[in-house]
Amino acid sequence: SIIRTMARGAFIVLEGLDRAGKSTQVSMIVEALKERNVPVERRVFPDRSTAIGGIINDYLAKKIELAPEAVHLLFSANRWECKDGILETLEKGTTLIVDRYAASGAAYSAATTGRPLSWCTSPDQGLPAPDLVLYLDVTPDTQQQRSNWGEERFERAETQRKVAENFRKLSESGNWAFVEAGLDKLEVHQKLLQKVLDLLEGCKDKPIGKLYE
Ligand code: FDM
Ligand code: MG
Repeated sequence: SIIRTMARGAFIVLEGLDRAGKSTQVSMIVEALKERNVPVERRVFPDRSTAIGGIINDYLAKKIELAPEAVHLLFSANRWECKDGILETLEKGTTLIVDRYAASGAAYSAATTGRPLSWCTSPDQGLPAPDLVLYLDVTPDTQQQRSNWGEERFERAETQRKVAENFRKLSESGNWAFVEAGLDKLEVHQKLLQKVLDLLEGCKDKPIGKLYE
């Protein structure tokens, strides 16, 4: 077996409904870690830069129609095609801050296909598991006040309500922390950063887990 000579990076995911502020907070965490000389990279799912991601993008932008189950599998395939890249990054000691991942996959698809969460989580089984999921908890009022609300598919109050319920169920397994998203963005940042810093030391010697196993 390979002797690990270097600490691995942490795998941290930000989750939440649309307009919860995930992208802004990912940027702020990445900047804060860089200032502390922590090797860090960001990723976003869906990764719209790949061929599969291009189809997902056209679907979300309402340019094409697809069966919701087929889209679900594309979202999962989009994570699988990034699996080796994620592991390489973590193994070289770089921490990953990721904007959405498998929980979004299951929470949105269970809402849009009507299929059980267990059906929705199964294609992701075996993917690298996050060390920590930071959930940005946003209210419908805050969502609707934020810019460009309602443009993409799934940005409807009823869908979002179901997705939120699914996120709560998913949070019962794995390491999740909830942070109120309606606060001032610096306040949200400070809460998130504290949780990230608390985690960093602790996961260095732990093997990277596998989702739903
Ligand atoms: N989404 C995202 C899914 O439905 N499944 C997934 O696996 C992922 C990663 O895609 F509505 C949805 C969530 C959201 C849309 O994401 C695009 P952004 O973060 O809003 O761009
Ligand atoms: Mg969105």
